[in-house]
Amino acid sequence: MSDVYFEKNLETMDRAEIEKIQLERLQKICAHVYANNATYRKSFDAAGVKPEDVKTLADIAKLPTINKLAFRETYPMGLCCVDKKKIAEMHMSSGSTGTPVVMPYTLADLDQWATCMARCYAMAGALPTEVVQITPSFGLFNGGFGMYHGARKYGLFVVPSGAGNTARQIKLAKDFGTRVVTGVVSYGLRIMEELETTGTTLPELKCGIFGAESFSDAMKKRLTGGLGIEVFDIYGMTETGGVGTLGQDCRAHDGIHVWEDHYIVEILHRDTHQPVPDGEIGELTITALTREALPVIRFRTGDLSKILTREKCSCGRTHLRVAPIMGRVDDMLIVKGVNFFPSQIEQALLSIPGVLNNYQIIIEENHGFTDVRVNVEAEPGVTGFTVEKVLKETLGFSPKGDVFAPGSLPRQEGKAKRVFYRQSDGSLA
Ligand code: DLL
Repeated sequence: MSDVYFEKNLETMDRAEIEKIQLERLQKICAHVYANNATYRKSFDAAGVKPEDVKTLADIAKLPTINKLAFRETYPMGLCCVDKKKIAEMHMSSGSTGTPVVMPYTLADLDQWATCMARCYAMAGALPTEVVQITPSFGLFNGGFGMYHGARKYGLFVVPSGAGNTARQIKLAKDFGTRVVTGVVSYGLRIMEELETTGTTLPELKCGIFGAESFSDAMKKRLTGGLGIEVFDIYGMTETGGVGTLGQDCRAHDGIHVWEDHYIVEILHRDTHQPVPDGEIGELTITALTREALPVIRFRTGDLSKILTREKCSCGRTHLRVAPIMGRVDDMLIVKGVNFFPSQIEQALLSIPGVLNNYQIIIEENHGFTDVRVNVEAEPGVTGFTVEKVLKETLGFSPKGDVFAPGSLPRQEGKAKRVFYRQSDGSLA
């Protein structure tokens, strides 16, 4: 398959070269965080390990792991490894606990981010002469700015439309000839719905780059069909430096390539935190090799995936591929003794003809038992009975299924919230 690259030599170098670069960079980054950050130094000391102990790539397993808590406990900048005067930008995500996670960037970090993101645009087949429309918000969320920095680096014509006002988004796409649209998954669906209800087409649009949310295969198929374009799954997070830092799927659509010259990927057992063999599902754990201000070392992301292959891809790239994110360690729901992820419900719902893309999973207590209720928008003719039957076949227990008219369930700006807990006063949280 012929492909577009941003840094062909680096994206296609052989495994021995990747590993050589990784070891040099791992040794350097460990020395950097140990010398410049007291929190990192303490955690290395507590684990009885010094940067000099990293002699091979396998020695990474000697280093302590961290998770979001390390960011929250040291809010706002306690994990930062450079002087504040060197910081050029910051982004932030807020999670369920309320204490945000902050990522500071030096100018070099912004360039590293832009480079990873530029590689993603190229991997989606975008050409530097084309128009990209960036629909995530420009603000503390890393989505808008990351896609912007990458587009600048790659040379695209940017329409920085930001979040919301779907009718205007479509007008802009028509007026400026948008070829590449980027956004969070649920916003892609929103655009698709608007096009369907207004009977509009965007003939110039050729691909969509979406992420930030659970992205089941069924959802990808709907977006591909509904928008009539090739759809890509982009991955990244605040803690690794933002959207695109970790990678994306290529035109072979056979897993997410992770930029291995910038990041080391490990899959750790979700309970023991020990490495699992390739092919087994576990917690994606990331070490940032090329960041200055806040390089994460063995950051347990909370995302579940597996290594699909370290072999060269038909697109020519050699960077390993992981499975699309399957869910989060803390997302797993256990109801009536059955473990499942919200993404399994999504996959089951979307297999039902006439079921639309907006749904809610509601966990409620009923006389001391936990019940699940699934509210979903659907076209006339789809009944709660059908929804319940399909969910039972897929999950092995029977959630209640309620069908709502198209457009009647609430929608959020930014990432869609899918799982709700019924409070004692009946409200949803
Ligand atoms: O969501 C970065 C991003 C923006 C990615 C725009 C793609 C597009 P955070 O707000 O820090 O950053 O959230 C990161 O979102 O740990 C995953 O749980 C989830 N996530 C991100 N990308 C994907 C994806 C951005 N492609 C958290 N598939 C991550 C599934 C994703 N989940």
